[in-house]
Amino acid sequence: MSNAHQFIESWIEDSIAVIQLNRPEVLNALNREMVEEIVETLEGYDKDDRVRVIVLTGNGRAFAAGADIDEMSADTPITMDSINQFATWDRIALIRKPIIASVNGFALGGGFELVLNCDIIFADENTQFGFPEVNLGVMPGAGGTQRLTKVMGKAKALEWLWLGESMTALEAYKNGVVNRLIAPEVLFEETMKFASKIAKQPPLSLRFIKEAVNKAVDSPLVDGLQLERKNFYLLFDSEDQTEGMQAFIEKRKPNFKGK
Ligand code: CO8
Repeated sequence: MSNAHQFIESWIEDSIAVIQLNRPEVLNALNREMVEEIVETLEGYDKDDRVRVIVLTGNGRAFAAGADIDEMSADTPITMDSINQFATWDRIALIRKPIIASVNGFALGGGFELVLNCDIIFADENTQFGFPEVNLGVMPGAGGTQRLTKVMGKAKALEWLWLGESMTALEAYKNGVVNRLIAPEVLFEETMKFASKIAKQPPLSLRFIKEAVNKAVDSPLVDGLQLERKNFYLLFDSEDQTEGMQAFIEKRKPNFKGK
């Protein structure tokens, strides 16, 4: 069964719901409407008794290559605060069913942040993870600085966040970001096999275990997210943000000035 949306596909296979990001022509760049569609669909499946587990994946060459830079390039701190898109992102943390990411190709910026919001992460061996925001004169804004640091520790997280380089799937695996690395041609199949094992476990146990494990990592997160958000908005008042995003759109190297 499939539901019509503009930027995602979604369907139920047995008791597993699948959400597939579906803007392959821009490597599934996450525009705001798409994030709204993903979150609404997650919430729908969370309430749907036919569903025990949710799988998130991407159509084409990427899971998601980040926030939609074209949409974001003209933003100011005030427009972003008014749109308040992170309120939508915050709803992902309220999903009580297991969410498994099946990550293909690229998971960059907001795409990596979406992955880090999932409970279990399977990736194809060729996936590139990373936070390239610094190269655009900004920084992660949807939880990346907090969640990556909680997973890999401060020093390693800073290295990736400051350099903005891509992390290979193997590096991500060694750093505890990814549960399993899988050959690309069987990634989705292997994810679904694992999802069907989880789907046979008692739903209430799964739910209460998830809640308890999240409590272990989440308690101080809210403070970090607020700080991250303020700093992310502030960078949209900089010349380097305009330069970084304009350079991406014009397919040239940026020239940053620290202003
Ligand atoms: N936004 C908009 N369009 C994009 C994006 C993006 N993030 N990524 C790729 N595209 C488009 C390209 O512009 C290109 O379009 P066109 O065919 O019209 O020229 C198409 O997708 C294919 O991409 P490429 O030709 O560049 O493909 P390559 O294989 O040569 O390169 C890369 C793949 C390396 C992934 C490259 O596309 C790239 O560097 N993309 C940008 C990655 C990036 O900087 N991501 C971070 C964005 S900022 C961010 O995520 C901030 C998060 C904050 C909060 C979250 C809110 C959602």
